[in-house]
Amino acid sequence: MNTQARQYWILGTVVVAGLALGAACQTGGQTAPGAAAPADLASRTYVPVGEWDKYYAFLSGGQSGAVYVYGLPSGRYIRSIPVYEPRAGYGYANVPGTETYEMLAASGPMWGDTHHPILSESGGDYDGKHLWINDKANSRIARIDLRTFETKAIARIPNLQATHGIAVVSPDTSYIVANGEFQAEIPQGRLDTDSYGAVMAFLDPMTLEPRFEVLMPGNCDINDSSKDGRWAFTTIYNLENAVTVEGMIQREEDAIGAVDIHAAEAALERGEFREINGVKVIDPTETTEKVLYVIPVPKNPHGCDVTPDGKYVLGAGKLSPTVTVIDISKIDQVENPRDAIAGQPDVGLGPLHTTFDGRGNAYTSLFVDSQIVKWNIEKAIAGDPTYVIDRVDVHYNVGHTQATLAETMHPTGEYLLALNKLSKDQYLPVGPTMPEAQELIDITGEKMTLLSSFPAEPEPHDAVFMLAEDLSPKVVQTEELTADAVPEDGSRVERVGPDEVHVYMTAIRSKYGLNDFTVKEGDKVTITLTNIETIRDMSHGFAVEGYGINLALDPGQTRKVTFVADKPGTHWYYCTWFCSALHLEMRGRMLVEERG
Ligand code: RUQ
Ligand code: CUA
Ligand code: CA
Repeated sequence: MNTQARQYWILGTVVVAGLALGAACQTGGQTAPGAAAPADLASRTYVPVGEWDKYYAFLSGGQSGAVYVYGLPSGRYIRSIPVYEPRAGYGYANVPGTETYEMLAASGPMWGDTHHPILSESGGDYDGKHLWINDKANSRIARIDLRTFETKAIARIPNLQATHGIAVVSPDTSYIVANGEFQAEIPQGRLDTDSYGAVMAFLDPMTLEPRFEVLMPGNCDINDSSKDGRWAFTTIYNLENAVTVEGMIQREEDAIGAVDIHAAEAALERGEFREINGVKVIDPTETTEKVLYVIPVPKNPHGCDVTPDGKYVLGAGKLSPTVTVIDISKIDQVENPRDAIAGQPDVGLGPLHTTFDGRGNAYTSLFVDSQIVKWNIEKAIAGDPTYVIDRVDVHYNVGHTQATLAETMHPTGEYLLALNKLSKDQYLPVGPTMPEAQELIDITGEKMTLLSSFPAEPEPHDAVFMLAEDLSPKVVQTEELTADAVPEDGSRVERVGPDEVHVYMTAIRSKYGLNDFTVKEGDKVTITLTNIETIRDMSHGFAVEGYGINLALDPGQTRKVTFVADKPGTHWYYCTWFCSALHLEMRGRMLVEERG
């Protein structure tokens, strides 16, 4: 750690210590782990062999660039969905020349930093169609099709640096809102520190292209939308517009920004925008109708969460021990924006994110206190001193927390996941880099019960859940044949030019459509491969020795790869997915003739 970094760390400690002294922290509940016996707890997360979990959990894979799928309550890891990573097999072959590789490479680097998975909604409930995930490091967003669990689109968002909070605009996914966390030049592309700004981008959910962007008075951190499609909210922690950590904590208050989407759409119609990098950018200081409302919130707020009934938006204080409750119906009714604040309960130290059970209770993660605090929203607004209902210790330093279906209008209020940043002593040590801890909490009762813990790769970020009964019937088992599929009798080699060859092949247990094919050294070879299996879970692979090629094909799927056959000789290709007793024999030869 260099001296400067050490100073920042010390500064962070000072800020937190100051809060600890100043915090009049309500402790209405007591710190008590579940009193139940371990065997009872275990039975509450046990899923017998052959049975399914009740919930899918989609977790952001942090710097791995993936989305992880777990089952809840068991905590069983089911699979990972490659998004911003060139993984061989499903999703991406890590060689140029495959569609999926090209999709990733066209949008930026071959890695990403994922934070926030969000699910598509219809009528305010999850419809099981799409999942989006941000890439903070490269200002991107991606869409995953939940029928196949495959990444279908990735785009870099113009005029924005560090895509952080993303949210679906409820109730019908009219936009995806993406936040720019870092202030930088707008337009980007030349050094001009005077023109720093940040935008909230309103994207087309399918193409991910911005339909418009709104210039914000500070940076944009975490966001959410109202349940009626009208408002997009963001926390702003750098209203100072500073470029150093010291500068970013100067003010006692930052803000929640509320963008009136209808007013923004009206501004677009009136032509009240500037076109920057091909995007319509609205400057809210120049519109006829008021587009942006700025509500003061203490201090460097983080989480931004709308209650399931759509009445309130909550800003978690981070450097203030409070959560600010804003009455959404008052935002455009009051002269003084502070009058839209319905309450500001103390909850504990380092509040980061809040989630809901649909029964009027909020659950806020406390990073510094390493706790989840359960509190009643209406009681807190009414000033009833018993608003804190319970606290449970988590291990340790919890960031996001999410309850089952809490982002919809109908949370199930059954489980809550605490996604902890540090596990310290919780698991077998595996070197200085420790896994992080995810803890499952039962929230069906008045008191919370900590049920179980399961590790995550550093670092676990956010999670969203779907009921298995809502999603599993929509997941396809075999892909539909596409127009470019190779038919059963269609395996062949076509020379299309003096140095260009197209190879078409099928794969079915336990044979490729061609036992061998011959090309010339230096030929550009395009292989089109179709898995013509029609039964579920019969995947085949296709790796070519020495060429760095590995495709994975689901039943019915067609994949292509283009490469230059620059190494003469015999190169076996073989199946990389164990598919039958003759799996090892499922292979063939690419014969590369020397050019004489
Ligand atoms: S942030 S720990 Cu990237 Cu989600 Cu709050
Ligand atoms: Cu096909 Cu192994
Ligand atoms: Ca600040």
